[in-house]
Amino acid sequence: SSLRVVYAFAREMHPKTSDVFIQYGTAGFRTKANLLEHVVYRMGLLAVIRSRVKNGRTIGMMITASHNLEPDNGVKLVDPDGEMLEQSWEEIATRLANVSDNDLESTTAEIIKQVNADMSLKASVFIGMDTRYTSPRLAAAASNGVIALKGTPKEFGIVTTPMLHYCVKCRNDNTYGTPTEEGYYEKIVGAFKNIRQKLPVYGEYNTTLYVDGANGVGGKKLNIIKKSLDGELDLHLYNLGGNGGKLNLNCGADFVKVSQKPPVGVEHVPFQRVASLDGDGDRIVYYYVDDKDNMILLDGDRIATLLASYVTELLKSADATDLKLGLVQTAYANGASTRYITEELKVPVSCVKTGVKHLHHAALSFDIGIYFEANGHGTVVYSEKAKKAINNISKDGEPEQRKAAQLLLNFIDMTNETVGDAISDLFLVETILCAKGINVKQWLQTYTDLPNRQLKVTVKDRNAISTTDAERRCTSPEGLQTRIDEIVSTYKSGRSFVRPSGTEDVVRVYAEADTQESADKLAAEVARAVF
Ligand code: 16G
Ligand code: ZN
Repeated sequence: SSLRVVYAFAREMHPKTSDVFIQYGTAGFRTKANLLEHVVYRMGLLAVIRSRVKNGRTIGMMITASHNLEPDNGVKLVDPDGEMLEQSWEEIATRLANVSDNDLESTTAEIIKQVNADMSLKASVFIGMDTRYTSPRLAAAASNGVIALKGTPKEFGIVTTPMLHYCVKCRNDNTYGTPTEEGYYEKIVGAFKNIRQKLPVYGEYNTTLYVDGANGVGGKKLNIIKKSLDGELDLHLYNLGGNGGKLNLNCGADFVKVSQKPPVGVEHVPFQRVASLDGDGDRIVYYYVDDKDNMILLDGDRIATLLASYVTELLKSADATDLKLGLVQTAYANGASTRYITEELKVPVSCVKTGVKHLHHAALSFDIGIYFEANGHGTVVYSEKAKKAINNISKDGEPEQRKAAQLLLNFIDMTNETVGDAISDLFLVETILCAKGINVKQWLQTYTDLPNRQLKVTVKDRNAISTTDAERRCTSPEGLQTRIDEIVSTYKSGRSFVRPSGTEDVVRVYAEADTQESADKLAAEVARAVF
């Protein structure tokens, strides 16, 4: 049959060259790029099957390893609403990625049967990639996989991960926008410009923003956007990939957050706010350097609290306080941020496991859900109920209420609701700082972060550690949690947890305490207990 030819082709063109077991993890498959070609090809096959199970709706495939260094790459699938692949399919993806070339045909047939895919339906797959030099070859393997099962691939070339999520969503729901990169700019940047008309620059806010592009795709796209801004924001872009700058190397959001150091390649002016993006443009943190060369970080928790306080204000002004606003964090959220949100802002907080899919899912249970990981990945999701209510007020409310509701509508348009998006988040943050008329020091003053430290420990088997309570406590190996509790109890404002990484073969340790010295010591002591 013609499918025989397909599998013979796979053996020839995208052979499985390694016996190392590979797993669909927190954010898809991720490893050295040279081990991935057959995996990506097979995910092309799976994307077609998934599209057919979803009645021909479009599925996304993103080729990226996010904040990892250049030699890595990865692939993840995007579901029709622009969300991460449904969790129950991760196992199926893992099975298909690991079978031998000889078993590929029979395993594919089994999966088609298991998920009950009607293979006579049309199938559509959107494919995007980041700037890695290995990405074009992998994107081609993805397309070959899609074509092999008679699906229709559409390649978007180099886009940020959130742009691809956005395009998939739009393709399946045209009320959300136009499924192109230009459509994305029109919606998000358009909403930002719209808001700037209504909220002119005032107070301590100033329009100069420095950006660390991590030598990845996000900076490149901001360079396109920059040309369409008419002084609403003066972007100074650094680490755009030229001048020998290496992707994510000593720069980018993950480097800045984890090492608590400013990136290389950025010109530092005291008290100038800088936004640092990650390699595929789905994370953002802010920081500034003071006059003594100290770096002060404003991470995902800061952005979340800023969003929560502003949305709360607008809901009050619009008299829409019956809409339930909630915030979702992970165990990595700074204890001070959680306290500020619950006690000062009086917004309910839930804590979930690391990984965007968990946060996103939990945020959907609120009328308006804000979620952020401390590492800078997050967004806002608005329920249909909230959108309708705000829309109604924008038309029928009292003048003051109408004004607030119209701002909220622009705010919604500026948000990429499908997934955390550095570019969208950047415009949200700049809008709020401008609306509040504050500079970066004033933003910092809302609460004081507890000093913290992250370490990673290499162990024989990281899966020997299992956790509960949103990863805040471990249940195995026996005795470890008791030991951690003992250690923590000797530190003022101490908190610490350990968890196996979902993306690397390491165990991560997090610690916070009243001073940096204590946080460092606590992290080191807990790391020794794990080892
Ligand atoms: C992935 C996740 C990110 C999470 C990180 C944790 C997505 C899109 N990305 O990058 O949310 O914070 O993994 O990595 O879900 P770790 O398990 O190695 O600590
Ligand atoms: Zn990323």
